[in-house]
Amino acid sequence: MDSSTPKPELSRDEITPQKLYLTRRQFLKAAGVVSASAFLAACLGTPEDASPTDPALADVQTKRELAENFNNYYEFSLSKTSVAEAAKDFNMQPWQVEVDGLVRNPKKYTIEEIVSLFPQEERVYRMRCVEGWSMVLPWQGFPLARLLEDVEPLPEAQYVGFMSILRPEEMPGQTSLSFPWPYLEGLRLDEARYDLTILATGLYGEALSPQNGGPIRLVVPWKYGFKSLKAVVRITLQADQPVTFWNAIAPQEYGFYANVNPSVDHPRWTQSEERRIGETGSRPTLLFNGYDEVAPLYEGMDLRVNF
Ligand SMILES: Nc1nc2c(c(=O)[nH]1)N[C@H]1C(S)=C(S)[C@@H](COP(=O)(O)O)O[C@H]1N2
Ligand SMILES: [Mo]
Repeated sequence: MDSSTPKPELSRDEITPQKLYLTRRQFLKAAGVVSASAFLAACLGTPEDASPTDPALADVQTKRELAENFNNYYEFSLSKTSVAEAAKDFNMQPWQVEVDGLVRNPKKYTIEEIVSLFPQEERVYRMRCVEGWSMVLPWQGFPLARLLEDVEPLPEAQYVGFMSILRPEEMPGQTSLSFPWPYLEGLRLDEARYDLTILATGLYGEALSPQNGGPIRLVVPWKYGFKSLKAVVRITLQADQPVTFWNAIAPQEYGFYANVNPSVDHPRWTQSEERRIGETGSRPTLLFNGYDEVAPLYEGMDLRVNF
C-alpha cells in the first residue's frame, strides 16, 4: 500500500492481526498517543495489511455457539461436545489468583481486583489446537506483562509457571488417576512478557464462561491451544523450566515450547493443515499460527528439536 492510499474501513469479521493492530492503534489514538513506530507502520503498511491473496484464507470470527460448545477441558470431560454441560455449575466466585516465587512483591488478587487494576482490551486471536482444528476468538483481557510488572520479577526469574484449579468435587475428570492434576503450564519469562500473551477474563463481550476457562485463563496465540491454560489460580516465577501437564504425560508428542509449526508433525498426525471450526475443507497451518513477529524470541533455537 502506498502512503497516499487510505485504508479501507474494517468490518467486525476482518482478519485477526489486522484487526488487532487497528484496535490497538485506535486505542493509542484515543489515548492521544501515537508512537513513532505506529505512525510509520500506518504510513508504510505492515505485511498483515496486505489483503489475503487467497480470499478463502480470510479469518472470520468463530460463531459464539460453536466456541462455547466445542471445548477441550479434561477436568470436565474428554468429549469436546460435553464440556459445556459438565461445567455449567462450576463455581467461579470467589476466585483468587496467587502470584508467587521469584518476585519482589508476591500478591494475591481477587478476580474483581484484576479487572479493576488492569485495563481490559479486546484481542481477536486465532486459536490452533494441537489436534488440528482452529477458531478465531474475540477475547477481553490484558497483557500478562502488566501483572508481572506489578509483582516485580527478581533477576533470577527465567520462567513463569501456571496452575489451574484443583477441585475434584466439581471437576469429574480430576477423579481420574490417569492424569497428573492439577493442569500445569509454563512459559519462558520473555514469552510471558511478550505483548501478545494475555490473561483473558471475557469472550464475545461477556464474562468468560466456565467451559472457555472462566473466570480467568491464559491465552498465547502463537502456541498450540494446550499452552493456554484455563481457570488459573497460581502464577509462579521460577529459575527452572516448569513441569507442564501434557509434556509430563507424553514428552515426545507435546513439547514445552509448542509453537504452532506446519513443518513439525505430531508423531501421530500431520500439522501442515487445519480445520477451521465452522468451515468445510482445510487451510494451511501457519508458522507461529501467523504471528510471525514472535520469531526473534526463538533466534538461534532449532524449532524442530525444541518443538
Ligand atoms: N485447565 C485446562 N486448560 C486447558 C485445557 C484443559 O484440558 N484444562 N485444554 C487446552 C486445550 S488442548 C485447548 S485446545 C484449549 C481450548 O480452549 P477453548 O475450549 O476455550 O477453545 O484450552 C486449553 N486449556
Ligand atoms: Mo488443544
